[in-house]
Amino acid sequence: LQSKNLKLVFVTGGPGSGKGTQCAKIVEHFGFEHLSAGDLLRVEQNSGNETGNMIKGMIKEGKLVPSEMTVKLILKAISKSSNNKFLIDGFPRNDENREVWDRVAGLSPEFILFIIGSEEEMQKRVLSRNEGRDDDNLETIHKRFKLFNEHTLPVVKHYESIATVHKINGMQSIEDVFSEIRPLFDPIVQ
Ligand code: UP5
Ligand code: MG
Repeated sequence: LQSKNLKLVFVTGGPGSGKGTQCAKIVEHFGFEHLSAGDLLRVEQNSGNETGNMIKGMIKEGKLVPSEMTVKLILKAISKSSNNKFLIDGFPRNDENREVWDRVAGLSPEFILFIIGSEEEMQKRVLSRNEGRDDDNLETIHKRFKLFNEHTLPVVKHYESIATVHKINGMQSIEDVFSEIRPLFDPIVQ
């Protein structure tokens, strides 16, 4: 992987902040490949085996699946792609995720994109999404917010001391959010 001249961007933000929505626009404009850790896990949860059931249970409870598993899925997706530019959406989410990533993948991001939003608006968005996700209910959303505040924010803080973290106001229209994001990618795609 080290030889592929990879460009990675970590995309973070609370549940419903618009990570997936903005990643789709970055893909369209800049030719990145979008790897959502949550999406990769949701594919895996349907495998019908014991691991799948374990993942399903954890997502439903708003808990994090073991870091090794998530890292393995992300690296597998990177390896089998012919692209070299990746958006890693929704990862790392806690310090252990980050530590395992550094140890196993050893790949640093170009920068971290942090989409900021209010819980009130994010909750409204998630509850009206209607994609049949097991974790889009009031009880699980509150657990997801708690995990984000207690474990993901400290990881973002950590990155602020060692990398570039671009903070974006996610509480605007989809187009307006993207107009803040767009200039960040121009220099890294040339
Ligand atoms: N929407 C988006 N932008 C809007 C805007 N500007 N104005 C109005 N509406 C907007 O957006 C959510 C909804 O809002 C959509 O309907 C959209 O149209 C609308 P979306 O772009 O989907 O938001 P996103 O930030 O992607 O929200 P998501 O719910 O996917 O974030 P989560 O971080 O909660 O979910 P994720 O899929 O990343 O993870 C799910 C679970 O997987 C975790 O809780 C955990 O259990 C597990 N997981 C791990 O264990 N480890 C990992 O590393 C990753 C996940
Ligand atoms: Mg998402």
